Amino acid sequence: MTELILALDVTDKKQALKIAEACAPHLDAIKLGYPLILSSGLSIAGELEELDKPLIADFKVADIPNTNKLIAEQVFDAGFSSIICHGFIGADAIRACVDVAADYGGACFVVAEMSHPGATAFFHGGTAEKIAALAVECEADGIIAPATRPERVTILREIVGRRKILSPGVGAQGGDASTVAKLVDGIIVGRAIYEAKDPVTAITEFSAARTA
Ligand code: NUP
Repeated sequence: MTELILALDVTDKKQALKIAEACAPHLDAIKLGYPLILSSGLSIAGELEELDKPLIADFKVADIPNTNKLIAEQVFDAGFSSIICHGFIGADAIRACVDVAADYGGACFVVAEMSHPGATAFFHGGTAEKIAALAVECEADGIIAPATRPERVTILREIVGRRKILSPGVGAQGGDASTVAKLVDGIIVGRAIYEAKDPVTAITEFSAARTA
């Protein structure tokens, strides 16, 4: 079944831990990014460890190969099992993340196309397709593709084949869970869960959408 991944962009650490604990039994993974990690520190990964869920570090790493390697090592040392890097940085810089992930037995996902409206200015016109092909060439574990544009996900799927596609943009950004769940390996949902009155009930609805 398509995985359900919570984007835990909650900047209050106590609140984040509370939501994660309540939601964890119903999730396949938790994605953390700058909002929570900048407010709570990388050690938040260790505090989430007892929930026994894979943790994805969404740093959208986009630097030179050596810097990417240093960033990725910190991420995996902290207890994350996956890292997200940008794809426009090119093969050598992507490979730096892929190689570190492999050394730690983890995974690396490459952003092929972003989900927000402004993303079309640079990702369309062949760039996302090129990045997806580069992700395959670099032996990344998968790509990030937009739930807000299912037709684009279908095109990128043809390029990446059976490599994983994780898809943000469901809910708050307008993406429809049941439409995109049929096309991808994991849907990433943030605000529609953590801002819900009852996050667990919200999760139940997204879970149902995966099989609808
Ligand atoms: O293209 C992307 N779009 C996107 O929303 C790539 C991402 N990594 N994200 C992240 O997914 C975004 O930073 C946030 O953490 C999550 C979506 O959250 P929400 O819109 O469901 O609240």
